[in-house]
Amino acid sequence: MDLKGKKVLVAGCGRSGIGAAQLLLRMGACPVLFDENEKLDIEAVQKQGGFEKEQEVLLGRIPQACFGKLALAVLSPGIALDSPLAQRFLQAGIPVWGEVELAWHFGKGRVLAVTGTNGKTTTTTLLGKIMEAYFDSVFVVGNIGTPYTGEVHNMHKDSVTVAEISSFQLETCHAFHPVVSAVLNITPDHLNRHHTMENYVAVKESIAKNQTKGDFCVLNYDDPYTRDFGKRCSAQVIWFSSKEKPKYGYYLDDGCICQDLGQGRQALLDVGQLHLIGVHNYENVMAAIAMAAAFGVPMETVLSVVRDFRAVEHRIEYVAVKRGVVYYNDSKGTNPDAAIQAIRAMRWPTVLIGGGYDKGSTYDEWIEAFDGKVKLLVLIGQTREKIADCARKHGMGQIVFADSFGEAMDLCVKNAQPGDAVLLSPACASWGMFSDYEERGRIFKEYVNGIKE
Ligand code: UMA
Repeated sequence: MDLKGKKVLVAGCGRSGIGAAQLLLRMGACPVLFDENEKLDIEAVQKQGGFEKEQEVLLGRIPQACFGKLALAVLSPGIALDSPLAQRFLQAGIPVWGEVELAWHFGKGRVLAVTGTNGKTTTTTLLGKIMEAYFDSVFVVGNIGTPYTGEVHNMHKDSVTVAEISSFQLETCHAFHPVVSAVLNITPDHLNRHHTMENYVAVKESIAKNQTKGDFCVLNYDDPYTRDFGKRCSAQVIWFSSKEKPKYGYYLDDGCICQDLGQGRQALLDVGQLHLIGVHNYENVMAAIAMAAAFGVPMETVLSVVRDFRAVEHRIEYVAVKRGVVYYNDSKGTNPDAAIQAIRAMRWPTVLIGGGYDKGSTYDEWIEAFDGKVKLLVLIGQTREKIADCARKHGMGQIVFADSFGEAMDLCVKNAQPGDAVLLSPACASWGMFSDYEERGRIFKEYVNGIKE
């Protein structure tokens, strides 16, 4: 689509919307920024994006007269395709792209894309580092926090883009075509947005919808949804597994990551050499190795980066020991499945902070995974009653409510004894109390670092 001189509505004035509008301006289009939040400060948005004072920014509702003039609407990931806003565009016959689709349209070079309910950020970060060790022009973008559109102007034909892609972003992808994709796992998440598990699975699988036999899709052999997808996937499938030994792919065998690509077993690396802990992390590492190797990076380079790699921020991140209590930040535990991995990794009696925004999740499996380790559950946010009811049902009685994050932290400090751990791993999104999980994690760390010995 030629967008030169065309009016494009960019919905959402967050990171993605700003990135999209900047790219559209560079490409000669005329973006109009829009946000449903009437309270936004237009000048602040203009300043944030480095836009001219004349840059149009609409708040609240788009006037009907504006619709006739639009060639395209670009949605931020936070805006659902079935929202009244997106439906207004579609009903008016205006094409709707996501921010990722816009970036793909103008981007250059080859793309590797990672999706999955959990492990995306660790896998994307590691894969990005592997690529940076071998290629000159590498961009790590997407749900990880750097909008894809924000890097497009730096790309050339030899660039390599490693993109973390969420289900929200996949909803509005059409031509997006990674040469290597991965679906790490699929467990219930964001069901308030996608409504059914079937929809959620379908949108995750769509990462590979434009791939052909010359492309690769890395899939989890142990996950029933991705195992099933392997039968239908249009790309060449490479498996990874921590439980079995798939015929074509990577697996864990006796503490060792092994490769078998049809030529027999080859031991690559002992997991004891990794700085990461937990089987879920070994799975992320196998996925990153599989993607990088399929892309043509020599195994020697891949493994040397893997050996040096440390945990990403907010994901079972060690913060400090204060008064004999070890503090871990797992603010990225935004759903029960991710939070299960964090509590499993704890080796101490744990005071756990849980709760937040309600995404329609169920908490039974998470609470079962406590396995007697949680000595106190400190609950915050919209989901606190729902989680407390579920915890009581599972015989967990040590529960307290906090009305603010500060109060939750005070309760942790008061109740944790030397030899205990305090873990922030809420199993819920942060929205409603924080702008995102990163802010929640940062505030946790600031508080911990401020505890006097
Ligand atoms: N808005 C509307 N109408 C709506 C929803 C939002 O007008 O129906 C407006 C809000 O008022 C706000 C703006 O849109 O001003 C925010 O847009 P956004 O929610 O899409 O957020 P961005 O700042 O653009 O950040 C997005 C991703 N956010 C979401 O998917 C919710 C970020 O992922 C991503 O890092 C960023 O783009 C860069 O690509 C965050 C996330 O929480 C980390 N992702 C979810 C997850 O990981 O579980 C999917």
